[in-house]
Amino acid sequence: MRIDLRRVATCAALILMVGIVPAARADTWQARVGAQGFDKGVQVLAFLPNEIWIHQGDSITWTFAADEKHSVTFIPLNTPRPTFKTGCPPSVTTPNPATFDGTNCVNSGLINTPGTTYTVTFPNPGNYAVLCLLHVNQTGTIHVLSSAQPIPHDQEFYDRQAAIEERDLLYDRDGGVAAKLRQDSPRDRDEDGDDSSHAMHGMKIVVTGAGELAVTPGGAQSVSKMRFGRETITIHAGQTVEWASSDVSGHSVTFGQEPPGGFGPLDPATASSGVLLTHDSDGALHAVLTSTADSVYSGRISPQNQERAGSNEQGPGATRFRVSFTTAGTYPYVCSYHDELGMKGEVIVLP
Ligand SMILES: [Cu+2]
Repeated sequence: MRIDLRRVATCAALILMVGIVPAARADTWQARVGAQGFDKGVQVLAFLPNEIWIHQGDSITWTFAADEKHSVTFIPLNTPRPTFKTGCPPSVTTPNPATFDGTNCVNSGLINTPGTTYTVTFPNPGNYAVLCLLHVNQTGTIHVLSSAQPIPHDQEFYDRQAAIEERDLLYDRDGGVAAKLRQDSPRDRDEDGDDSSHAMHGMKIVVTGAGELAVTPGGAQSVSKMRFGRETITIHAGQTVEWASSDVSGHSVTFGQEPPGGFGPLDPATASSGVLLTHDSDGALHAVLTSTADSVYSGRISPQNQERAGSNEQGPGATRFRVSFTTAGTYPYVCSYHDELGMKGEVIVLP
């Protein structure tokens, strides 16, 4: 009888491999946090993918991939969601690598250095929500199964899923974000005239960010174009510009000195220095700038908060900010949250 030595070697190798792989080997899975376009203007606010099945004892390493800040955060059930400033008291952040057993608080802290990683190990079976403390529409689910249970997917599946989710958000395949930005005025309309869609105010509109929300069974994901729709707008002295947000992310309009503290709500008491600032009858905040040296801050311009059962009604919030310009000149401004991503604009006021 002829013995096929190659076959024997293969069998021996297989036996050896099976022998050295313990049944309950702990795996480390890979996922990503955030994604961005080449100029950082388009930001994907998402866990990629945002639903993962693992075994107890396994770990997940999240790689941060954007210049926009995100956190990887787990909080115990029936615990109020912390702010990004409070995180997991008392130390705010949890050292990397961390362990989440379902009852403790784990927080990477806000990270915006692409390539940074954060690893969490899950010793106990359970279904856990992963949150970003900065972006309310950024959630995911981690299913931790007991060692005896089969898990449905391998790493290759999750890599592919992450790529699909990223592509669909980043490249705006349905054109919805681009359509929102075209709502600027004037554009392809009467260059000197008022915006026909908002003519009752007789003012020009700058779209302040544009975004969309997407949902998977694992949670919410969103994409934000962190830009002013029209970065330069030209008006005449005496005219008014309105900034209106169509984004799922909050933005600000800030002329001159940025206020300390950043993310604060609209507060006319602290939003300006010596600038006339009032609420119009429809709730919009309205400033009058008389000099290119004036400073004024819109506060956080964002869509109305989502109402949840048990939470207090908070009113619609401010989605519109108006500035009237009395004096000719060039008035640069930024979104004080996203100026590092390039979110800037200017108003040129002609006599
Ligand atoms: Cu912004």
